[in-house]
Amino acid sequence: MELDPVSRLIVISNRVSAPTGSHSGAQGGLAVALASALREYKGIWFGWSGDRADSFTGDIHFERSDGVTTATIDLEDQDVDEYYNGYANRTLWPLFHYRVDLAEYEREYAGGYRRVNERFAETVYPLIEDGDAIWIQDYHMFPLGDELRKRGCGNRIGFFLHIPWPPRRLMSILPEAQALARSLFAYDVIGFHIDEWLQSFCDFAEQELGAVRDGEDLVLDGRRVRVMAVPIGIDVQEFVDLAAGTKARLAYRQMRDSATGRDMIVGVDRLDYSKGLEERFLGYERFLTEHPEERKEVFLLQIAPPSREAVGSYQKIRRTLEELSGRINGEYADIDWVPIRYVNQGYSRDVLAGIYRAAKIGLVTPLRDGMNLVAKEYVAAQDPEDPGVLILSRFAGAATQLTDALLVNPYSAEEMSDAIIRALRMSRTERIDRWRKMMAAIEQQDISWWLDTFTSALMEREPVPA
Ligand code: ADQ
Repeated sequence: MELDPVSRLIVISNRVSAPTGSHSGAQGGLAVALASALREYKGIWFGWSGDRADSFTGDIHFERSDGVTTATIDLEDQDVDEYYNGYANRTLWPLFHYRVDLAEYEREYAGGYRRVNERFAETVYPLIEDGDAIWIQDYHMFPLGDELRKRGCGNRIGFFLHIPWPPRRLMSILPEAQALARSLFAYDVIGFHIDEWLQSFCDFAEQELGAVRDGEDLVLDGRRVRVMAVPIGIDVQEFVDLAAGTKARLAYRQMRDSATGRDMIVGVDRLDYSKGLEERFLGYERFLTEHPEERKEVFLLQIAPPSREAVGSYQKIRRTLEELSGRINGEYADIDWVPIRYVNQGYSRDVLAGIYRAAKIGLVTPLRDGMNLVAKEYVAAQDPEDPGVLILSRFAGAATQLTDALLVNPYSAEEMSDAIIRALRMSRTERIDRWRKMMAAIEQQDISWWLDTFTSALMEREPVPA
């Protein structure tokens, strides 16, 4: 632990999910990571409750559970529409995942985003004490550090981006690109998952704002920011233990029984267009066409709980996938075999661990992904004596660490088909060899490493003089 024992860590993110103390909740990657991280420190996790109020009050609800104090506020309808469903998920998310075609630019969205960040700053500022370190998470909160500085906050403030930072030319499409990037110079440290996202940010800051590189820092108008690549990890031991637990063993047996001797390929993703599900189904279909002899030997289990359902592009991808899985099943299924089992619900982490372990192949093929924790969870859940094979998109941040996966271009149905047949035919010796190297990589840079590396860098910075 690198924090001074008297200082607290205040984590701020859009959503806060109180740790349940069990492993039953289906939570997003960020939530799971932060809950494990905060248990190690004393501090507060501040954010939106996920609930709506008739009008914004700024009332804070405190809760203490499983060693973590959470402080949440409700937002009003207009905030949720413009900030969350608007700027965050209709504008920034698609653009930052290279989906210029899906990004929407509305002044009301940008206005709502700014208003909510001001509201966050106004509400959290009185909770901050001298010596606290503040760590702001993700694209919902880019300007929050700047808003806190405007209110006189001199504490150390760090920011971590969980999604990619787009290349300069793409970023320039955003009407507020310059102001938004400039506001990031309020931070002391900015973390990205991988060097590629970091370099894209530096490129934008240097070329568009006139910032200057100085070693590991970027300097603009006298403000010095440390930029670093720190890939987020998982709690590997937790996952290994989960996979060996009763619920996981039960789920494993159920999957094995229902597979009736066939090999299972598994995909587990939030239902999001960035996860490349359509392309994955098409790649799997290509495999079925090219290898008719394998048809009844395998099946694909795709678990994809819906997310962000208020946003049109998410309703559309859901319809597209229903049609596509229906068409493929209609075309290839037989009385005793269905090629795709497509399931739209979440599962608890222990059940997921059992499912991962039962799968001969983990198919993780996002078109673009900041990191992707499912890839790491799949690896951690495997049987060391008989591990499955990970097929991973080269456009996921995780591909920089999991170089012993079968890396594929998710846009290429042919590459995906080739990788599937290669994985099915891979010898146990090669599977073990690849798995060991991937396991070593995720153990070395696990969730504690991520937390310690970032917070150490933050604590090395001097607080801003009042
Ligand atoms: P996400 O886009 O949510 O995270 P990911 O990193 O894969 O993507 O995390 C998903 C998490 O949700 C995993 O822990 C997974 O187990 C869980 N999950 C997914 N489907 C589930 C289901 N059906 N049931 C239960 N749990 C399910 C964002 C970025 C990523 C980045 C993370 C963390 O988009 O690139 O890796 O933040 O920084």
